[in-house]
Amino acid sequence: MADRSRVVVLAGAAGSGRSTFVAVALHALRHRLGEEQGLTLLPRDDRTATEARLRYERPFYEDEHPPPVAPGAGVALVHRLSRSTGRRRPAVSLVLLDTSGPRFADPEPDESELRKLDVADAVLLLLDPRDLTGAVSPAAGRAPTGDSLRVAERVLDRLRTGRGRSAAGGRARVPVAVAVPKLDLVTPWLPPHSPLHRERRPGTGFDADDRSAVHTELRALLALWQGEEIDGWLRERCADHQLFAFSALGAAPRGATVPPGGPRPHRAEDPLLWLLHRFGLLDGAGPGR
Ligand SMILES: Nc1nc2c(ncn2[C@@H]2O[C@H](COP(=O)(O)OP(=O)(O)OP(=O)(O)O)[C@@H](O)[C@H]2O)c(=O)[nH]1
Ligand SMILES: [Mg+2]
Repeated sequence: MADRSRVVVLAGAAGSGRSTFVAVALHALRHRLGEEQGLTLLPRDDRTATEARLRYERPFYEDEHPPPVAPGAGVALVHRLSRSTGRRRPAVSLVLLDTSGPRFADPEPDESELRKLDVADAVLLLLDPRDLTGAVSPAAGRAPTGDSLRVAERVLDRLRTGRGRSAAGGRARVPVAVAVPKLDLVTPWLPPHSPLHRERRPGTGFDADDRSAVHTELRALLALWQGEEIDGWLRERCADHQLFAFSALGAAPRGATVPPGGPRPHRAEDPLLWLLHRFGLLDGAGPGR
């Protein structure tokens, strides 16, 4: 029997951190996280094997100093993800679509980019913290552009109204992980006891208590950073969404280079674990299910 295919579209404004997330997520699944969760990730075809190595593994984990290459036209990576230990689960053919550049935020958005959302089984939507008022020190970033919010609106609208979509009470049914990347830029301004400071507890499966603590914290933070706007939109437009925050690199890069020693991700696995749980590859219980 053919594996079930699960397409995850990475959406976000230009430079929001999609490709860095893909590099770190693939590395984690191939190494420690895969082992911890009893998951095996294998490229489905030669093109994926080559792209994964040349565009993601090598620039981020081997050539520490040269800047990572930003894919120009977007990249689709297809891997087989199977459970090697614990309760047997059907394998999944995991398709990661690393969409490209500024097209989602263009005044006239590129239809071919938006069309990718019509085939999404799940979406990871990044909200660059530099676009959230008060989330980062102005010295650490640049003035908010509004691009992240524009992209978020477009993506959510497409998920509700795109081809073949049926909305539940006007809300998209597709699971949407909404994440604030580059958490290292935000950390100095977080409350001291924020659950975002701590690491995820290692362990098999999906930790619903931790998920619920992080989601609640981020709802409160988003309300501070952008009025009630974002949380309100999400509830109106998405039947199944969860809020995340992570740093893929673990520290601000100097210019466009990866920090010395390579990425040291903080909570970057969280959205991945939630999606894999949604895809039936990981066990879990509790309110974040
Ligand atoms: N501080 C910090 N910067 C990051 C992090 N992840 C990515 N960046 C930086 O953000 C910039 C954009 O990262 P990319 O991963 O190329 O973002 P993208 O969304 O793929 O960008 P395009 O495809 O070029 O639109 C780069 O300069 C990265 O070094 C992070 O965890 N922390
Ligand atoms: Mg990119």
